[in-house]
Amino acid sequence: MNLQSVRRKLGAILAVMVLAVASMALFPSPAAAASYDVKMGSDSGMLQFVPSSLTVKPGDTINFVNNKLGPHNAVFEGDSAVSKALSNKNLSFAPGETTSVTVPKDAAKGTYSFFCEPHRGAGMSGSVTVQ
Ligand SMILES: [Cu+2]
Repeated sequence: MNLQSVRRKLGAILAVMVLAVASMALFPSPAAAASYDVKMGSDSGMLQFVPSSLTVKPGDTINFVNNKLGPHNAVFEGDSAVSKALSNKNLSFAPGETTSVTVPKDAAKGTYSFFCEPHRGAGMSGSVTVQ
């Protein structure tokens, strides 16, 4: 291999690297959406959501997992777009059953309260804060 062909190869490698870096700058990958589990009914047998408060970002997913002492659901208070998107009135009877909801991409920041209809009187409630 003479010097000239080595230079040509190095030039080609450099060009590819520059292109790769440039394309990363042009198309930044969006932050990956996160997924959170909220247990309905604590492991110790309490009528609680675990965790009972959660901080999320638009696009994140919340999985409400029926853990113990069903039936449960998770109904959000108020009639905001976010409350409607996250609310689920269907009762879950089977342990392990999961209902997944997605925080809307255009969700307004704020704290949204929710409760379990059958166990609201027992204080089974929680809140989701959208940041
Ligand atoms: Cu419940």
